[in-house]
Amino acid sequence: MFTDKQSFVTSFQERFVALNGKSFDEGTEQEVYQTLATMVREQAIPKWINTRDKHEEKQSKQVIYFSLEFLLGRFLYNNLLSMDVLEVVQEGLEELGFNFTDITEYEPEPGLGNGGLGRLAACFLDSLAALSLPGHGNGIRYRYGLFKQKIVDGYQVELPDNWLRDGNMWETRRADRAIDVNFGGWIEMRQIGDRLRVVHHPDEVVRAVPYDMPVIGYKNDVVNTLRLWNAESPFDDEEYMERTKGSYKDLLKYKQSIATISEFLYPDDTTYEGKVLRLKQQYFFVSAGVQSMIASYLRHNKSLKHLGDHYAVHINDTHPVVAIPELMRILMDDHGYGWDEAWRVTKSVMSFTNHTLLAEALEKWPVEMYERLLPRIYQIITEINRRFCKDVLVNYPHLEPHMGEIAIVSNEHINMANLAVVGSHSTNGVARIHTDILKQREMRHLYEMFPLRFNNKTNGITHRRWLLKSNPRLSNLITDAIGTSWIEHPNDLEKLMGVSKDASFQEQVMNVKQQNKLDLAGYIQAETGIAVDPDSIFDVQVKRLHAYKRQLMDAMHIHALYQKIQADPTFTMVPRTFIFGAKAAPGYYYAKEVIRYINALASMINNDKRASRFIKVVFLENYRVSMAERIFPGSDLSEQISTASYEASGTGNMKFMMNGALTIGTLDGANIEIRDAVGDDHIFIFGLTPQEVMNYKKFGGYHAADIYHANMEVRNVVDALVNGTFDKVGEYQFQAIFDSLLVYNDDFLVLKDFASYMQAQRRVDEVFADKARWAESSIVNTAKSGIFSSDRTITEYANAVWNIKPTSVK
Ligand code: B1N
Repeated sequence: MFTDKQSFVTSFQERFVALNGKSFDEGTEQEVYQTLATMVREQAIPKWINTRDKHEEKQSKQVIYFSLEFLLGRFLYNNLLSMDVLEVVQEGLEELGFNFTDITEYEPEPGLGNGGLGRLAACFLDSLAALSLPGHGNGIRYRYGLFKQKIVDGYQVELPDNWLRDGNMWETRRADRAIDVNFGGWIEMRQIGDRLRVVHHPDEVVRAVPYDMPVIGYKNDVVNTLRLWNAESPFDDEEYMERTKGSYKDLLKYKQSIATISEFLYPDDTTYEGKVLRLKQQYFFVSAGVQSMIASYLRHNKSLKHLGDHYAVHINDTHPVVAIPELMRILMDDHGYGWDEAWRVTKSVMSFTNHTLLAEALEKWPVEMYERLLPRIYQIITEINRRFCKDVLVNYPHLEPHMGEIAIVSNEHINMANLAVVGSHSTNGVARIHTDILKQREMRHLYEMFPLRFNNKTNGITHRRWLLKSNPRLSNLITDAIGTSWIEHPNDLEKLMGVSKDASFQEQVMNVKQQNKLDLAGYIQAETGIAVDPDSIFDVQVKRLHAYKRQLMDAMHIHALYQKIQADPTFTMVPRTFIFGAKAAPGYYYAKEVIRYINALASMINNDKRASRFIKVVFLENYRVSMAERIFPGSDLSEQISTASYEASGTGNMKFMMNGALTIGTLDGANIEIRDAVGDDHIFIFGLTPQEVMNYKKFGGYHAADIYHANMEVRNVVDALVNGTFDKVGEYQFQAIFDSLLVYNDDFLVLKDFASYMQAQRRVDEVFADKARWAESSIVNTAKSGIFSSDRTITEYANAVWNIKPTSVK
C-alpha cells in the first residue's frame, strides 16, 4: 500500500472511508492523521509478528528496559522514515491536497516522562531497534502525561495533559496478556509435607492490562515492543458487588481507586516523593513486567535456572528496583527455588543505572510502607539485608562503622540504591565524571565490596530523531559533503573534519543555520508575538528548571547587560536573543520564582526601545520534545551551566552539539567529554571544577556575601531583585531568590561562578563576530558528535552489561 505514490493515494482513500464511515471529501486533517497512522501501524504489524517469531526461533537473549518514564514524542515522521515510505506519503498527501507537516501536528504527543531520564529511555528504544537488538520497554500507560505549562502574568500554571483524548493510534490493547498484581494483606506460611509454602492473601488485586506500541527499527524490518501497563479492576462489576455485598457507589469508588494507579505521571525531576501511590505505581508495572517476562519464557522453556541466559532486566534509576525482590519472590514462592539459586538467577538478570547524586533524589522508602503494601516483598528485602549485613561483618569487618550507609535497611528505611547494587551484576553511571564520583565518593564502600560491578556508560541521543529528522537542511548538507554513511555509522560524521576549514562549506553551514534561525524566529513570533532578530546570537537554555542547573545565572547575565545598557548611552554589543524553555515541578517554589524572574526581565527589556535593539528575552511555554525538535537546529549557543558535579550527564548538551551549536558550560557531566571531543578552541568552558565545588561542600569556605560586597556587577544585579526595580510585578519582588543567594549562602555557587561566566560570554561575542571561526567551530561540533549517538551507548550496554546480540529478522 506504500509501494508508490499512486497505490498509496488509492489505498489511503479506501482506508479513509472504511475507518471514518464517510466520504473522503468530508475529511478533516485530524482524520487524515488518524487514518495515516493506522495504515502505518497495520503495515508494521507483520514485521512486528515476524520480529517476535525470529527472536523466539533463534532463542535470542532479550533485554527489557524497566522505566517509570518514556518521554517518547511523536512517532509518525520517524516511523515513516524508518519504514522508508516518507517520500511516497509526503507526495501522496500533497496530491490529495494536504500539507504533510500540518498533518503531523495532529498527533498527540506522549509526554510520559519528566526530562533527561525519560527521554534517554526513548532514545534507547530507538537505538535498540535500529541496531537489530532484541530489546523492549516496560512502563506505565499514564492516562495523563507531564502537565502542560502555561505562563500567566509571568507565573507558571499547570494544566492536565489529556493526551489520550482522541485515542492513541500506535497502541494495541493486549487483554489476553493481562496480569494480576497483588497488594496488601497477609502472608501465610503453610506446611505441606516437608515443604513450606508461602501463600499471600492480598487485600487488593489490580489487573495490569498491557498496551503494546511498536518500536520500528530504521530500515531493517525490526519492530520491537514498548509495553505500557494500564491499571484495571480484575473483577466483573456484578461479580464484585455480589462478592463484597457493596453498593453501586462502593463499586465506583473501588474502580476509581484502581484506575488511579495509572492515572498520572509524578511531575518531579531528580526529586523523590515518598507517596504510597508512587510506590504502588512502581510495584504495579514492575510486577506485571517480571511476571509477563517469566510467562513468555516458560512458554518455551521448562526451568528458570538459565533465565539469565535469555533475559536481561534493566533498572532505570531506583524507581524499578523492586524488580529484584519481585523476581526472588516468583522464583521461590511460585517455582520452588531455594534462596541461593534464586539469588544467583536474580543477580544474573538484573542491571542498574544510577542517574543522579542529588541527595533529594535518593529513594528511601519507610519500612512501614513496604510492610503494609508489599508484605511478602518486605520479608524478602529483610532477608537480603540480613545476609548482606552478615557478609559485611564476616568479610569486610572494617566497613562495620559504615553499616548504616551501606545496609539495605537502616533507620527504618529501605535504601533502594543499595538494594540495586547488591541485587544486580552491574551498576553504571551516565557520564565519566558521574561514574567516578559514584565510585570514589557516593558509593565508595559498595564499590570496595563489588569493584567489578561498577562501570560507566556515557549517555547518548538518537541522531535519527535529533539530526536526521529534526534538521533536514543540515542532514542534506552533510550527506552532500560526506555521503550517507553517517546515518548508519554516526562516527562517520567525523569526515566533516576534512571540510571544517573549507570556506565554501563553512558558508553553506552558516546558510543552513540562518534558515533554521529564520524558522525558529517565525515559531517564536507565532508562539509569543515577540519579533527576534535572526542575525543575533540565539543563546538557548532549555531543560527542567532546577536550582543546580542555574537558569538564575543565565538570567542574571541578562540583567547585568541590561544595567550596562541603561548606564552607558554609548554601550554596544553583539545582539542576542536569549531563549528559555523550562518546566518547574508544581511544588517547587524557588523554581517557579526563577520562571517569574525570567519573564519579568523579558517584559522589562523587550519593551525598552533601546535595550531591545541589543537584547530580546523569550520564554517559550510548555517546553517538550516536539518543541525541542524545532529549537536545536536554530540555536547558536548551548547553555550547559550547572554547578560542577551536580549534572550527572545531561543530554540536551549533545543535541545542541550535533546541530552545530557551540557550548558555554561548566566542567560537569558529559560537558567534559564534549570538551575532550571538540578541544578547548571549540567550546567555552568556565567556572569551578567538580573538585573545587566538592571541596567547598566538604570543607566550607564559601561566603556568597563576600562576592556580593566585592563585585559591583554582582551587587547591582542582586540588589535589583528587591530594590523596587520589579515593583510592577508584585509586592514582594524576588525576595526568595535574593535570600537563596545571601541568606542561605548560595548553595549552587551562582555568585562564585558569575564573573567567570560573564567573561566566557564576552569570548562568545568575540568568536561570533568572526564568522569563519564560528563556522569552523560549528562544523567541528557536528563532526565530533558521533560518539554521543545513543547507538554507541546501546552498543556498549549490549556488549558489556546485557550480553545481547543483533538478530537479523529478514
Ligand atoms: O537523567 C539524565 C541525565 O542526563 C541528567 O543529568 C540527570 O539529571 C537525569 C527522579 C530523575 N537523574 N535523575 C532523574 C528523574 C525523575 C525522578 O522522579 C530522578 N533524572 C536524572 C539521563 O541520564
